[in-house]
Amino acid sequence: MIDIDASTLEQLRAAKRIVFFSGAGISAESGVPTFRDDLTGLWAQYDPMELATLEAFNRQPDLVWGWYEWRRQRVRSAQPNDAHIALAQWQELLGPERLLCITQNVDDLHERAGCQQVLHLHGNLFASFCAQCHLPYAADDSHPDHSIEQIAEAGQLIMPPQCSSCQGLIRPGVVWFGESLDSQILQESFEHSADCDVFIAIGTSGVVQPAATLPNIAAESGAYVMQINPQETPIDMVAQCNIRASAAQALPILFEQLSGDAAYGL
Ligand code: BV8
Ligand code: ZN
Repeated sequence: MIDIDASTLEQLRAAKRIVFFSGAGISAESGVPTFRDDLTGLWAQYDPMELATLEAFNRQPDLVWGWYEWRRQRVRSAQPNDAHIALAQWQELLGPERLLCITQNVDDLHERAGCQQVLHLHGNLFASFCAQCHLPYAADDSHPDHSIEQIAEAGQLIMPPQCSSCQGLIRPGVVWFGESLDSQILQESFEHSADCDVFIAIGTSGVVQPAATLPNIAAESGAYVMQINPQETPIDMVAQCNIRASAAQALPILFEQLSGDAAYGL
């Protein structure tokens, strides 16, 4: 039973600006493995922290590209879950200027649920580009390069395509460990976190930097910080409300309790 205390509901009713900060846990109930879940198949013996690096790509482009192809297929066959949908409905009620979603995720499930203006701190699985000249790679997403079966048949080792302009290797459009985040997206995320009334961290282990500073920035700026996560995380230290539940359970209940109030959103 998820019981949200009256003072938290009061904070949410009065909030003029709400920032959601999501991690891999919000996509877990869509069947998209989180970063620290044990990976299946070939990747069971690899640490995703090892694979999600430029060094790994330069050393074994077929292993790393095969992993991202597999992940793209997993996301394509996944559907937004009740958490993504409730968040998009909430934003529709308040408007994008009052409810912002900042995500660490590289999937497109927030957008496919209808969320607008999502800030992707760590890039996007479907925005590959040339590692040499940075020319965007226009994959034909309606006809993915490889099926899950082909990926499995190939032993998950798939050489990336080559750039049509300079023949460089195409790489995933994500921010790898050791790579800098897009400075404009990061700056915007810092500013919104410092200027919101309620900050809700959902489905993140709160360990990946510099994204993990956002809850602290919000708390130091006087925002009411909430967390939705079945597990404890470092964010517990700054959260005034901890909902120990899954995203797809908690978010629809939270939104329902607010949107049931006729005055909510005015
Ligand atoms: C950088 C794209 C400058 C790739 C990802 C201090 C400052 C700066 C850097 C560092 C620093 N300390 C260390 C670093 C280095 C590093 C870092 O943070 N390391 C960590 C691990 C200590 N940071 C970087 O390298 C960053 N770059 O700072 O640039 C620089 C430049 C050069 C040299 C040094 C610094 C870049 C970080 C970005 C990495 N890229 N993604 C890809 O996806 O393949 S991050 C990756 O991790 C994913 O995006 C993923 O989102 C994220 C993992 O975090 P979570 O989203 O939280 O997911 P996780 O699986 O960990 O947790 C899931 C949570 O959900 C759990 O808590 C679980 O309980 C919960 N959950 C599960 N089910 C549910 C649920 N919750 C709700 N409902 C459920 N059903
Ligand atoms: Zn190129």
